[in-house]
Amino acid sequence: MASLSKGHSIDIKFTKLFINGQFVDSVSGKTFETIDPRSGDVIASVAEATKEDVDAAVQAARHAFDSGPWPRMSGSERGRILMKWADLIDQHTEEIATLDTMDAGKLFQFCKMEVPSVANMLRYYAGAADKIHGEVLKTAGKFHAYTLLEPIGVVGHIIPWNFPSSLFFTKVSPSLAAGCTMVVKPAEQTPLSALFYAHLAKLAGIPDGVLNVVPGFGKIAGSAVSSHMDIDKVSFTGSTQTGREVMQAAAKSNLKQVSLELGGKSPLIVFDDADVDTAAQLALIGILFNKGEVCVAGSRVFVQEGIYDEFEKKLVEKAKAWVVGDPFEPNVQQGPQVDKRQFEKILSYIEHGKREGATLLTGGKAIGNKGYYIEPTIFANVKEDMLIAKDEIFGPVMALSKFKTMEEAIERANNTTYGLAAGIVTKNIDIANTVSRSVRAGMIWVNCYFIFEHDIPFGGYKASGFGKDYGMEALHKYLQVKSVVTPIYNSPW
Ligand code: TXE
Repeated sequence: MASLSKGHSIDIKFTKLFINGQFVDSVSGKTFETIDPRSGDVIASVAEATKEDVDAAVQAARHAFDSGPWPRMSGSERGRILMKWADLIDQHTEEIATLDTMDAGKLFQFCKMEVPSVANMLRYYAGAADKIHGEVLKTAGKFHAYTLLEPIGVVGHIIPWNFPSSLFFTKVSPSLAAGCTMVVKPAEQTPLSALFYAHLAKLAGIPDGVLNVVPGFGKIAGSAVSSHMDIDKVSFTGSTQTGREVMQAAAKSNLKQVSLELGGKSPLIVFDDADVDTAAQLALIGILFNKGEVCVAGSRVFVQEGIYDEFEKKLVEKAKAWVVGDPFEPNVQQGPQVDKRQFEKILSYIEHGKREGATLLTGGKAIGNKGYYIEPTIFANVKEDMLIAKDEIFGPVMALSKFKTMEEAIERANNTTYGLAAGIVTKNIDIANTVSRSVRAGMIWVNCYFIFEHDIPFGGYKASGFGKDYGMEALHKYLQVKSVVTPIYNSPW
């Protein structure tokens, strides 16, 4: 039993690897501890997958793909099972939300909305499962030709810890709908909800071997996935550095297909005509939502000079009123960072910012001496060459600066190796259109931020990766096109 706030506790039911429809110990018998970032206390010991376990999981997935029912059943039958899984998830919202809050320090209020939203994502792809079809082609010669869309095979999904539920379903929903089988490697910080979802998948009727979940460390279990000879595709979300390693491992092994959703240093550009209070609120949420542990966090905020002073004042007032504390408490707006490593990484960037000569407007320190809490931190006068303007910090740290013209804002927004997302705040449609087309990023939010819907494709430009999640684009990521050609004899056409 792990303890929650106000004396509540939860029974952690699933801590073993899920391979071929069974919860099993790891071959080595090894386990690792998953930690509650509110306190640094151990929540549970979880079986640790090593290469042998990944091999067993891939073998199960391979068998399920090569001779099992999943890729062969009708799309509507697959869809029906996925719908059932979604219903079971809805019935366990509180329990799963509790696991994610404990494991990742995420707000309980948010997780209680996130879990039903992943069930809806599953329903979206369940509905698409029976609408997968190729085309009949009118060829230049006398041939009858058509295309088949076939599932790509066994997929390896490697996911991070910042959205354990959403990212699990971002990966598994379209690939299951496509008819693939899979091995999922959740992040070592947050394995618990993935194992719970595996249990519900079995109850829903997903055949054994189709979905395997192997918690473990990146360098061991993760790299066993990306370098595996019998995995047909790897879909990765995580850091740009690890994304490079995944791609290298894929190239060096069997040249499996790769899709990568990586880091970001996303700009939010606020123009003079914006409502200052609304824009300051948007900017604050843009960096503080999920304690800044968001790939699309608006970590670079550019504000036009005419409203800059008023904007800065309002932003700092709001940041000071922002409530940091136990993520189970309903009034709290920001919980602890996911683990000690991220906590120390963020604090070291803050020290860099101070040393580099940026102006610390508010925050800048850890809170308390228990757990991994950090003050909302805003730096002003941030220069382009400072580390805090260039690196993904992945914490509640904003780099604020002033600009004069739209052209300058575009140039500075693009002055990054990343290209995941950008925000624009203006009432001027011409500015909105020009900046939307000029910023090199895969997602542009105009007068909003953090809008994700299952049918809006999402993914990066530049070093933020390639291959879209969400929408029909994600479904097609897990399908391959086969062309079939037959001659037509004596055709008059
Ligand atoms: O990420 P990793 P980490 C960024 C963010 C964060 C930094 C480090 O800036 O501070 O990355 O976080 C698995 N082969 N993002 O170290 O290493 C790992 O076990 C195969 C942005 O946690 O990318 C986990 O399951 N797999 C990001 C997953 O990769 C490997 C979200 C992510 O871990 C591996 C998270 C290897 N060699 C962090 N090494 C986003 N885009 O949202 C690790 N893994």
